Order: sequence, then C-alpha cells, then structure tokens
Amino acid sequence: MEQYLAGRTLILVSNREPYEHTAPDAVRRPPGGLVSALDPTMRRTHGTWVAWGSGAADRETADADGRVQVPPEQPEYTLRRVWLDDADVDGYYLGFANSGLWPICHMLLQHYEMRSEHWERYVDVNARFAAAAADEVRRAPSDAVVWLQDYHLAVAPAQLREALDAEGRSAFLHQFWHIPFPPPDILRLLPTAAHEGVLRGMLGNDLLEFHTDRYASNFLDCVAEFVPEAHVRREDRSIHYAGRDVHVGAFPISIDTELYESLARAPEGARRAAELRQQYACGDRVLGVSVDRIDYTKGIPERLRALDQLWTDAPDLRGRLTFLLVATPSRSELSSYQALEHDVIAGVETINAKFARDDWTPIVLLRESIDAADLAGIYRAGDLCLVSSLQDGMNLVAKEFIACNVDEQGVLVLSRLTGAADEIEDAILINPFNVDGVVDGLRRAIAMPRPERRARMQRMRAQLARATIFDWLEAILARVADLADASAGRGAPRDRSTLGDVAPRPSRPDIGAA
Ligand code: ADQ
Repeated sequence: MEQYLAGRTLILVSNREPYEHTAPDAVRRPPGGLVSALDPTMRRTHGTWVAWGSGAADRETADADGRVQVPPEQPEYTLRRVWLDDADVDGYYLGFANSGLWPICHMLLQHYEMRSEHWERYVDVNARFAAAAADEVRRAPSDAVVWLQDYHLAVAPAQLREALDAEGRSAFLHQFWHIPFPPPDILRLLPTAAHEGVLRGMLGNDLLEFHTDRYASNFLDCVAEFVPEAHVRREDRSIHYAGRDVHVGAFPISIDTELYESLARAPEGARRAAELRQQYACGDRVLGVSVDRIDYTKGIPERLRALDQLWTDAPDLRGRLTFLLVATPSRSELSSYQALEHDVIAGVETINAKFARDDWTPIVLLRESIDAADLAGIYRAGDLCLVSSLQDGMNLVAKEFIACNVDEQGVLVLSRLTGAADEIEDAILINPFNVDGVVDGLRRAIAMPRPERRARMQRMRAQLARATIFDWLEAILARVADLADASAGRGAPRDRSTLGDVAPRPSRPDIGAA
C-alpha cells in the first residue's frame, strides 16, 4: 500500500477517531471495518489522523494542540483531536449531518429536518476540522495527501484548499462518500446556501470517491445544475472548476473477507453457528437472519411487514421459519431514532403474539451490540440473510454474510436499493417497498434447492474474495498516486491495466475510470 504514497504524508480526516480515551489509561477502539482497514496503513506510513476527540479522557491525554501518539501501547502515528462542545454536536452532527444530509442523501424525505443554525454550525465545525488538517499539512515532513471521510465533512475540503492556497501550499485532497448521493431534484430540497455550499465544499477535492457509478453521476448532475461556473465533462467524469480539475470515481467499499471467514471457522464462531442451527434449523426448519443498526434507511419495519405477510400467506412456515433479527440502537439522541426503536420492538411483539406457539417464537430480537465472533457465527448459521434497506450506500452486512457462509448453503435476499446490489450478482434482489415482492423473494430463498444455493454462494464468495477492503484501499491509493504524480509533473499516469492487476474488481462497478 505504501508504494502508492511514494513518500507522501497521509493525513486522514474523519468524524470518528480510531482511539478514544475513556480514561487516561483506557482506550476504546470503535468497531467497524474502516478503522480496522485504515489503522494498519496509518501505522505503516506514520501519518496523522484528524478526528473529533469524543472520549471522556481525550483532552487530558492529548497535548495543547490536541495531538496524541497512537496506538498508545506502541506509538506509530499522530492522532490530532478536534474539540466539539454540546452545541457543536447538536448542530453539526445530530443536526445538519444526521437530520439534514443523511435523509436527503438517502432520499427519505419524511425524515428530513432543516434548521439554518444547524447548517451554520456545520460550516463552523467543518472549518475547525479544516484548520486542524491545514496545520498538519504544514507540519508534514513531505508533500501531503489529505483523505477526508464522509458526509460529516462536505464543506471542509474547500475550506482546507482556501487555507493552503493563501499560504502558497499545495496538497492532494480527496474524499470518500460512504452514503448515496442524490439527484438534483432531491439535493435542491436543502436551502440554496446549503446545497450550493455542500457542492462547492466537495469541489475543494482533487478526487471524489463514491461507491457506485450512479452516485457519481448524480454528483455530476448536481454540479452541472447548481454550480454554473463549473464545467462538467461526463466523458471522463471530471469537473473543471476554479482553475483545477476535480475527478470523480466509483470505488465500491468492501470488508476484510479473510478475517470474517476465519472468525466463522474459528471454534467460537463454529460453536455459535452449531448452537443456533441446533435450536432453530434442525430437519426442515429454516433460520433467517438480519443485522443492522436501528436506522430508518435499513427498512426494518418494512421487513417486519413482509415477515408478517409471509407467515399469514404460508401457514406451513409457522413453526418452520424462525427469524433472528439483530437490531442495535444507534443515534438514540434523535427522537426519530427512538421512535423507530420503539416501533421495531412493538412490531416484533405484535408478530410474535399473532403467530407464536408453545414451542416456537417467530422472531428472536437481539438489540445488543454483538462481538465479531458471535456475529460471524450468526451469519454462518443463517439459511438466508435478508437485507431490506430502503437506500444504502453499500451495505457491508451483505458482504459479511457471504464471507461467513463457509458452508455455502445460505441465500442472500438483497434490496436492489443498496450499492451492494450493483455488485453482487447471485443474490435474490428485492424491492423493500413492495411487500409482495419481498415475500416472494423469501419464498424463493426458502425453496431454493441445495445445489443452486451452493452454486450461487460459491460464485458470490469467489467474487468477494477478489474485491476486499484492501483491494478497495489499493485502488483508491493507486488512483491518488496517478493523479498526484500527473499534477506534480512526475510523468504519465500509471497504466490502467496495472491498476486492474493490483485491484481486480467484479465487472459491473467501475473502479474510477480515468
Ligand atoms: P452503515 O450504515 O453503518 O454504514 P453497513 O455498511 O451495513 O451500514 O455497516 C454496518 C456495520 O455495523 C457492519 O459491519 C455490521 O456488522 C455492524 N453491525 C450492525 N449491527 C451490529 C451489531 N448489533 N453488533 C455488531 N455489529 C453490528 C455506512 C453506510 C453503508 C456503507 C458503510 C461503509 O450507510 O452503506 O456500506 O458506511 O461505507
């Protein structure tokens, strides 16, 4: 991975930090694939990670500039913390990012709430991230590559660019957008200052990375419509803006496939899978699973409606199909998320009251956070996994299920409104808004003969093994190297076929065509 940086200093900027001090001598590592994939790269390249210092003991463990060396037990890179107070968290994080941009980008307008003061706070907090990143660029021992993450930081790239330009400094700026990007008619529902501000902010980057071609095209369409002075070139997916070229590409994110597979095969995962199968899937009984944060984008009430309909239409599945629903509370500070959690619990209770028998409960609800080994066992045990997102940038659960399905008997029933559906070819695709279609998809999954299950799962596993999170990272860093070399006059861009060799991909998504 390091070869792509060619001696440049990597500065990562994200909302969440990779190490949170809960006490002076206690560190929490947030779960999640992104931190696990990027932390080793940071350790090897000794760069800097700029993020919100959210831990109770973060201030006392950092210096006056908010800097602390991590990992604490063996320091290898710098974590630069940005401090937010409660009003910042309310306005920037819970407000504009999660009540404004999140529902707009997922096109779920009934959840959209806009307050001018949230937008103002968002711009202000982004400026603080940008100032911290600019300071790290100044301190960097070599040319800097700044990699921003996600929708929390849409405005920061332009703010950072402006700060660097004012000092005559340059750095390569790029951003990965983890959620969908909406078409112009949806983005325009943000007030003019906000939708133009988001676009102009993102145009501060040299390269913008989305999961799919669709999101990349939506972004180009929005720029063409709302930023009149930008010149959009769809043929090579670039934008000429403010005297620079901004490149746009599709880079579908993935998971550490080998890690999930080894967890599913390890004694703990295998034991958990065997227990679940013994309890719920003996003989002709069937176990369905799902795993999500409780978020309205994930389509959990829609999933419950489909299950209700399935057990209503197919009495033979009562007592036969058990559904293990793992649904962990998230963003509980927001009342809409609390209400959703309440609805999910009530929905499960209603279905269970309607169909349960003395020896059978239709839906088993697990609301806690599950550790990785346990999760791998749950995925391994599932005869089917139902992903019913109403919109989802990628959806890593679909990929985790495939990686853990080492017995090759599981069927993936996948919403066609996820980024994953553009990539995974052997899932049963459903539209979560269409209850009958979901019921039909579930019935097909349950009835699918074993040889077909195996053949589909084998193809999905082979495809996933060629497109892991490390391939994703490598594809992005290779593209960054090409563009940064070209703009520094270090020669022609790398041969695209080389990039293909480094990071082979399934055929449909484009890994950032030039
Ligand atoms: P999320 O919306 O969080 O991510 P997703 O991609 O499904 O959605 O990732 C969720 C992660 O949380 C998975 O790794 C899953 O295993 C884990 N998880 C969920 N419930 C859990 C539980 N109870 N216990 C333990 N782990 C649990 C955003 C976008 C996605 C995009 C990712 C990555 O919304 O579309 O795929 O970022 O870019």
